[in-house]
Amino acid sequence: MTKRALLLVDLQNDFCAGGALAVPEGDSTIDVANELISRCKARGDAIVASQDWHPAHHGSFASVQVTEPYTLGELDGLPQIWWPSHCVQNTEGAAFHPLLNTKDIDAVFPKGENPAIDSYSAFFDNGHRQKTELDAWLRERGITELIVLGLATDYCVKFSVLDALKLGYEVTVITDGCRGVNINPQDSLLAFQDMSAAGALLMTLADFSCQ
Ligand code: VGL
Ligand code: ZN
Repeated sequence: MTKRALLLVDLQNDFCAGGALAVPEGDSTIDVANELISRCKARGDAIVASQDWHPAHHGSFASVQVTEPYTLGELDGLPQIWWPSHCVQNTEGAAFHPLLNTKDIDAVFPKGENPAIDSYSAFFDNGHRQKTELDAWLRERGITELIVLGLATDYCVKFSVLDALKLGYEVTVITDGCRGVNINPQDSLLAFQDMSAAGALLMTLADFSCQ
């Protein structure tokens, strides 16, 4: 049996209802996450989570750049969407959703701490210049397969999945456990297509549970 981990991407208050960068229906991912946590735990899988974890004056914040949120610019030589200030370290907005079963999470991987560059993927910053501890943690445990869900489909889920595939993991994305920002209405759909084209398996929780 291959060794598996469930990767929960950024299930944080600021991406849920009332949050600074609220994702439409973001909260609806939490029940799916909790169901998968219990299924995966019962099978002996590792449960890991990424956490967007920005300093108060992160370079991706529109307020820092004195511009309008959700417009486009450049940060550290890379195209950058200016975001509302979100997931500031040690604030309520950066905390995991209160209904998420965090007691069964084995390890949390923060990202986005460097104010000079954004980090969508749970594995690398957006310039692939620095790595988080996630890949080493998984490798040390012989984990080769990932089940992924979370927020947001069109940013952190997508780039985490694309990096995981490049790093050689087998990846299944639980589509109803993901929601997107959808600055353009098709963005989540296109993100799922990109993940699938790169080799990810897409499944609903119901499909996954029947396996
Ligand atoms: C995210 C935008 C900015 C995400 C994080 O978790 O998808 N999106 N920071
Ligand atoms: Zn962020």
